[in-house]
Amino acid sequence: MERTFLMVKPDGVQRQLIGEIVSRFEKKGFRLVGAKLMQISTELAEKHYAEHKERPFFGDLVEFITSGPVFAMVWEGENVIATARQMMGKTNPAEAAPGTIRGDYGMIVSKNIIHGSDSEESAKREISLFFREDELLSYSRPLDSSIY
Ligand code: DAT
Ligand code: MG
Repeated sequence: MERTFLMVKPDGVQRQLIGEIVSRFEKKGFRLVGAKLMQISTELAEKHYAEHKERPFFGDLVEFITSGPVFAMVWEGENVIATARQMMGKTNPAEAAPGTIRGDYGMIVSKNIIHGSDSEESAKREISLFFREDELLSYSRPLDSSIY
């Protein structure tokens, strides 16, 4: 089963959106296999966002993502990487469709509430950056037979 890395960013935690965001993925039918509230070190932030290190906003991005607690999660399900990106909405909340997380709760690109892996490769990389193997659980739920 496919897995992705999702994270409620510091703005989402401050705005008390953890429950709302977890609820959306639960209701969709995805399964939570790991989660933790944590504060990201500068070193981890720079690794996580390494693909953006030449961008002009990189310094502000690292400062923001390390500025307070984040809620890091691994979710599992069929096509979860692409579907979670759709549920998040476009990177810039001003362009994100209503009904998406960023469209419903975000205002500006630098405070866009949630991170989600954008490919199988980045999901693998990000999950292993944030979680040890023994922090991820495999289990089944009775309702899985109603979802699939
Ligand atoms: P996404 O988070 O949708 O994968 P991304 O990988 O292109 O988007 O960028 C990572 C984060 O960097 C994004 O969530 C918010 C920030 N960011 C992107 N473009 C930005 C910009 N033009 N100005 C400021 N911050 C930006
Ligand atoms: Mg990205």
